[in-house]
Amino acid sequence: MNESRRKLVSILQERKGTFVSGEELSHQLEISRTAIWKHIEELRKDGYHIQAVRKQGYQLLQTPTSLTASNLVPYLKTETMGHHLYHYDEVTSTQLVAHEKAREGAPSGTVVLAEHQTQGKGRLNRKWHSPAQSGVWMSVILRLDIPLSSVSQVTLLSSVAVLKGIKNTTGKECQIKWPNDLLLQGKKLAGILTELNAETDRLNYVIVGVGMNVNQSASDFPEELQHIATSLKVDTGEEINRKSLVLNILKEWEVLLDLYMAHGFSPIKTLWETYTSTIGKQITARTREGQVAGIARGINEDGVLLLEDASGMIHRIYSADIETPPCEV
Ligand code: BT5
Repeated sequence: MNESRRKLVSILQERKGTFVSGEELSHQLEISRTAIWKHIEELRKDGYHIQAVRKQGYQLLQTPTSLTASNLVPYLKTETMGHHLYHYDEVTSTQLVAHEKAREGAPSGTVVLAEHQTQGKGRLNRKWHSPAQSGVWMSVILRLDIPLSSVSQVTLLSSVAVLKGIKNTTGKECQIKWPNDLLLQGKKLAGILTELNAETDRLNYVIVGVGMNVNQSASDFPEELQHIATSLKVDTGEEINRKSLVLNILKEWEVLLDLYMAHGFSPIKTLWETYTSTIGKQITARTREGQVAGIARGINEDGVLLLEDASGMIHRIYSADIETPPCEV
């Protein structure tokens, strides 16, 4: 977002409920009153309701709840996460856009958001249902100095960040289903998709995609998702402000990334274990190689799931779909 516009929003926000004169704004921003007017016009296009009254000035009546840069960036509670933010009305997939931005050199913490995805994707190129305006469809570029083998830790870290952001916004505490699902009342509220770009064993960047159902009603889900998916609105009975959600998630994400880079995976693992519903349960893990049933004993220091089968053998599960209770084998 343009620096003057960001400043303008923050002044109007601070003085919400009162008028601020064009003259004062022009003085504070060191730009002409005509330029102020142009910025106001642009902000209105972004959904800000700003009243203009002759001889009194401007008054902010309502900030938009859409996820545009001008609506988010001035309110960020982070040092870096989200300060480069791209918002689109419609994209194929925010993952694809984020890869493009990363290749062009976008810095760590760059966020790509879309109101609607036409080809939202899950793991193994599965489809992710991403209807307009009702969810958070977001990808974040992370440039981390970690070994390739640690990337799955970033998925687990991200799921804790999203969980905490949701909790701070709505009071609702999800459960984490290894490796990448957030559940409410046993139904999928959000999914995380981690993709990486590396050369030989050097990690260039990670793109973490978060898909979260927010304001869909139960009937908005396609039939195949009706029994397995939920949204925050379905669970709370209220429309949820997506802007607050994104701001809180980015804040938690930054805090956890700082903790991770300073102290490693151990404190993240402890947090993750507090919120998971997978450990200690009898489960079936469907992997590319086949399926294994047993008891999920925990995760190791790399975030790999340790599954004990009936013979007592421990299987290391790197990537899988988990079913509880186990299906017939
Ligand atoms: C995931 O995959 O759960 C990761 C989803 C990541 C989506 C985000 S949105 C922003 C970014 N841009 C993208 O294009 N993707 C990321 P997976 O574990 O493979 O789960 C996929 C399965 O979840 C599907 O096969 C469906 O069964 C189910 N599903 C699809 N859409 C859903 C939705 N909106 N809510 C709940 N479940 C859904």
